[in-house]
Amino acid sequence: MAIKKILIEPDPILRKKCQPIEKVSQEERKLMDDMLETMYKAPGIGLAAIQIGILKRLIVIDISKDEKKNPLFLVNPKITYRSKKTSVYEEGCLSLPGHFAEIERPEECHVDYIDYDGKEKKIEANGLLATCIQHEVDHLNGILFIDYLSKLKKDMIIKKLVKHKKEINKIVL
Ligand code: K1U
Ligand code: ZN
Repeated sequence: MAIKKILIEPDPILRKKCQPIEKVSQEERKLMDDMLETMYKAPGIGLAAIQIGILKRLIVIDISKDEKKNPLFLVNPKITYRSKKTSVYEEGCLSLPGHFAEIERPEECHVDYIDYDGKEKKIEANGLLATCIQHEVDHLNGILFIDYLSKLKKDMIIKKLVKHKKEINKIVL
């Protein structure tokens, strides 16, 4: 397994639309393993392949709080139902380090997906899991949570991230 570099906004790759996976092969399983390890190391509760520069419709999630890991691998996730009732969570994003915002989304969603073993599955999610799935599916469509904020707040965050990336580059060079 390998830890991958997570792309930070602004990065044009993060704004691309990801393509469906035709078949879950050994290559995809290795990618899912690397994504999970990268997510745990970050640390985070979700990661989309696009965040490590791979434009495939693939996400990993683990919202378990204790030591016992409970990873969820979703290939080609498709949200088939969104509740009218909404909830608000303070969201973070590994591609927007240090920035958090309260985002309103449907409280419950149903998702069709293919699992790690290539089997078709369905999940009915609510609470944090539903929020996390919607956040990750947004990534697959080139959407970040800052897109739901006012232009002023979004521009302020992007400006800070540009500065942050310049500082990082100075350290690396
Ligand atoms: O997609 C990502 O960038 C990961 C993101 C997922 C997410 C968090 C909160 C609401 C919706 C989606 C994160 O994991 S940010 C980090 C984070 O939330 C966290 C980190 C350590 C412990 C607990 C949570
Ligand atoms: Zn994110």
